[in-house]
Amino acid sequence: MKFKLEVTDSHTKARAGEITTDHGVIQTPIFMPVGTAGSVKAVHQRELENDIKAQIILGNTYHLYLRPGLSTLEMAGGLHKFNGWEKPILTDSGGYQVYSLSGVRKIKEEGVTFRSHIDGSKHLFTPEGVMDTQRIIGADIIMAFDECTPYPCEYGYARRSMEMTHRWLKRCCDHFDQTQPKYGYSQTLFPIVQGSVYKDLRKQSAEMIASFEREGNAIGGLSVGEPAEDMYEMTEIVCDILPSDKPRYLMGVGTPVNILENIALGIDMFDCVMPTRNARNGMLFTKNGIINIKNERWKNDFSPIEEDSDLFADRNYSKAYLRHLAHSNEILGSQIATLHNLHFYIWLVSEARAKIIEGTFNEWKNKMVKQVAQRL
Ligand code: PRF
Repeated sequence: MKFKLEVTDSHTKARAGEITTDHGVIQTPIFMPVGTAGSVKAVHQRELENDIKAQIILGNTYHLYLRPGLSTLEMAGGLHKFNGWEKPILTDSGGYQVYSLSGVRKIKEEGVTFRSHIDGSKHLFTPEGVMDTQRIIGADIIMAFDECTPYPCEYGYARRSMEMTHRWLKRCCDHFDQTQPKYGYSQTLFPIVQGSVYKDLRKQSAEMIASFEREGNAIGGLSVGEPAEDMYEMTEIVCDILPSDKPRYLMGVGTPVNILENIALGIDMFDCVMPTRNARNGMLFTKNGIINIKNERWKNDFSPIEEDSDLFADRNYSKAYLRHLAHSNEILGSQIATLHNLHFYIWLVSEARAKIIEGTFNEWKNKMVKQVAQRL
């Protein structure tokens, strides 16, 4: 993997760059649609590529390990071959899903024991095991095994957890560096900063993570219920320490406003279930604000979902029709709403990139932050 930092904004800390992987180029800032179980829910690959113009998607180690399981993924030749997405893929390590989804679990120095949310079976994730699993899944960018602390989290727990995440990182790196990719293209490992909302812990963690000198770095443990101001404060502290010549990935963030503010603080990569999950509940993110398509207000509004969009679904379906589909629980409603939201998120970050390059990011961001947060 290579990262080329192209432009740094002179008024904010926003950056435009380019990541090159063996499966293609990613222009940053980027938003990565979440494809938990190897599919971006309700969207097929042609739409992802041609309509949404996704450059990279995310998969989850936790889900793929449980189903379809490693032997199927290995026989398929990795996730790219299995799901037909030939562009870059990033996998999360399970260091978040295992805490949020699985049943009875025990966190020890060795790793985490948990029960499958599918059939209740018992499993152990260790830093080494999770590296092997992500080698088999075959993502271009893989994530270290960490503990994402909940919010709120008392200081002592946050410190001990962060220290364990650092020890796990050493084990991840040692094991990753001793093993080979399985399918002939290269993989890279990103470490994850933790430290809850404590400034001194965030500093320590960022310094520790930077000292591993991997090809990119991630920030975890945010957007877990803390006030947005706390998230921005932590991002700023961490970005000031992480090297500027490597991509910075803020995990699981967030709303359109969160994304714009964090781009301004120097984040290059984002993922979040919000555009996909909320689409399936009728929430649409647009340039002019947030729409609940199920509201009475749209019953007889035959205007397009988004007027000046280049997305087929935005121009060719009306709000009234999409409202009808949502109320009727039609699958097509989820498909159209998901296409719309992902297209909007990717438009937002690509527009941010264009404005950074043009030198007008700050004014544009301040205008957009007001616009996209309105409730319509
Ligand atoms: N760690 C990992 N994945 C994550 C997170 C984390 O802290 C978050 C936190 N927002 C989202 N996804 N491994």
